[in-house]
Amino acid sequence: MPIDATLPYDDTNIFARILRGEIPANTVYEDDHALAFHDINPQAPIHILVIPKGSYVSWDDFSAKADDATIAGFVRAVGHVARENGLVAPGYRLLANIGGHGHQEVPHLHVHLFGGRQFGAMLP
Ligand code: IU
Repeated sequence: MPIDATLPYDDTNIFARILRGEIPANTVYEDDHALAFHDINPQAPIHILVIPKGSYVSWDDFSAKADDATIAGFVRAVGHVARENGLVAPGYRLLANIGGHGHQEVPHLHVHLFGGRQFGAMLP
């Protein structure tokens, strides 16, 4: 079910539990700002999620509340993961779902990196 992205952060969500090490993830990258891991239900040959380490529900929450260094660190981490996974030359898709209409299901900001195949003009 899509979430209401205006609700307060719920630290029992699955990605918060992954960040705390309570649940394993297939991690591909980690630094002070971000954790990246393979999506459990991949929609493309490469489907990686990148999440900030702070408690942000959505892109809206993050862009409004995170400090500049945190935002820069996260954006740089996303780019690093794309490069390290060979996505740049063939091209890839970067997506964030936000709230109900965006069909966001996990209430911790995450961006999807899709790659490894040709995508259509709009959505994966
Ligand atoms: P969405 O943008 O909130 O709709 O995407 C949530 C993604 O999280 C979706 O692609 C799930 O397959 C993925 N996911 C996961 O990788 N591990 C989990 O334990 C759960 C969801 I729950």
